[in-house]
Amino acid sequence: MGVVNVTPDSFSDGGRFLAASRARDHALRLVEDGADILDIGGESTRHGAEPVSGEAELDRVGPVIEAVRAGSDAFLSIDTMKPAVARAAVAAGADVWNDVSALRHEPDSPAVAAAIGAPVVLMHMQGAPRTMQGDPRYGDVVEEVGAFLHARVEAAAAAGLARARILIDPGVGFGKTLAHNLALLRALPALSARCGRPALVGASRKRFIAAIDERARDASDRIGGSLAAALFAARQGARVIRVHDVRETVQALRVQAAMEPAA
Ligand code: HH2
Repeated sequence: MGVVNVTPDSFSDGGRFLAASRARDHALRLVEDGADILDIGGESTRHGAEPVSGEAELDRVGPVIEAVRAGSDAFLSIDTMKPAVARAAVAAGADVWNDVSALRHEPDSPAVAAAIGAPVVLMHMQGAPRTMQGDPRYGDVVEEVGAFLHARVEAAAAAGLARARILIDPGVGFGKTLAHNLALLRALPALSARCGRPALVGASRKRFIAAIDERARDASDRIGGSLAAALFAARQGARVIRVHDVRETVQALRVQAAMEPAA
């Protein structure tokens, strides 16, 4: 899954693709680079980001979805917490709803997800983007995130969304320290087993990499760490890997697959 941020303030590429035509060109390049899914977002979820209205979000992503849809058969994902934005994005051609609030942002989110019927990504986040990295704490992070994701899968299913259309995501960097992120990545198979659903992992260019290598202060200096995380996530059974550097990640995954003993 390649990341297409149509925002002025995303942590790694804010402002680069705000114009619809540039976002479209970037998206089509990611498909050429090997992305199967494009994740198009109009609101940054980075730590400290200011919320955006639904209208502003749609003004950003709507034209990009339409333009990319016209130029590619790739699966398109809308990265939004707002059910109205998800609904409009699917009407404009999106196939998947990626919700970092796991259908908690608005009371009717689960019902809207069921009505849309598109696959949904349910991600764990402690707190809200503005404050989540302040002082994240858990008793047992794997147990708590597992219980949360399980409960959100059940809530979505109870609202009428087919379980087969649900992916879970431990939410790397969303209200988590380095130790929390590592524990969750190590526990990915257990999280998937507990929820009965496959996982998506988004670790690309995130700050935990700088917590391991202090020279990786800039997001653009985190490609090596991002590749290591992508390979590890794949070995842990992640079915979708959300990344900024698609070409490099696809190459790394292919080489890893070629080196594995034949199944
Ligand atoms: N991470 C980001 C945004 N959306 N969605 C899922 N399911 N999982 C993630 O880990 C995830 C996500 C943050 O990355 P990015 O889009 O590059 O930055 P920003 O939120 O600042 O736009």
